[in-house]
Amino acid sequence: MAEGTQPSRVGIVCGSRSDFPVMEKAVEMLGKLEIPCELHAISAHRAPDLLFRFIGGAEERGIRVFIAGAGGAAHLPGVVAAKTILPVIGVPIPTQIGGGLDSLLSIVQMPKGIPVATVAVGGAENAALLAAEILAISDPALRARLLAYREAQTKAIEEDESNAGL
Ligand code: RP5
Repeated sequence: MAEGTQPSRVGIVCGSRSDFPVMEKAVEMLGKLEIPCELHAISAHRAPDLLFRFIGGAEERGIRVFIAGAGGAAHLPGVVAAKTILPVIGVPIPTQIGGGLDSLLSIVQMPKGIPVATVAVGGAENAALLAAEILAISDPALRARLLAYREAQTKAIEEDESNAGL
């Protein structure tokens, strides 16, 4: 699913359309930061050849970071990382097992040699923010937008009526 007309900088992939409600939070956050992205549902075990085609063509199309979400035996982020040297951020999808403990452990416990940066269960917003921080290293305009986002976040707490007088 293409999210815009500009070349995507972040490639978001998840194991199933049932993961979209979580992963769309990353799309939304990247949109706020004006970062073009695309979201795909490509299962690593049901459609491995399609997944490899997506990863294989991504860098040439402008993608610089992957966000990969999966639930259960969540091998998708590790498989993506195995096929690229672009950074991969894993999002464990909530499940019926300990709220997503199976997803979390499957993604965070990558054996050495192939890293996957892992955010909290369901933490797609933070995956987007981490992707933005990686891109901002070489993009001063994006760095400025990220700083503005942080400042607005802090200001909203400072100005919350529960904190009046502090
Ligand atoms: C994983 O299995 C997906 O990432 C999803 O979280 C989970 C269930 O997939 P569906 O059965 O809903 O397609 O591959």
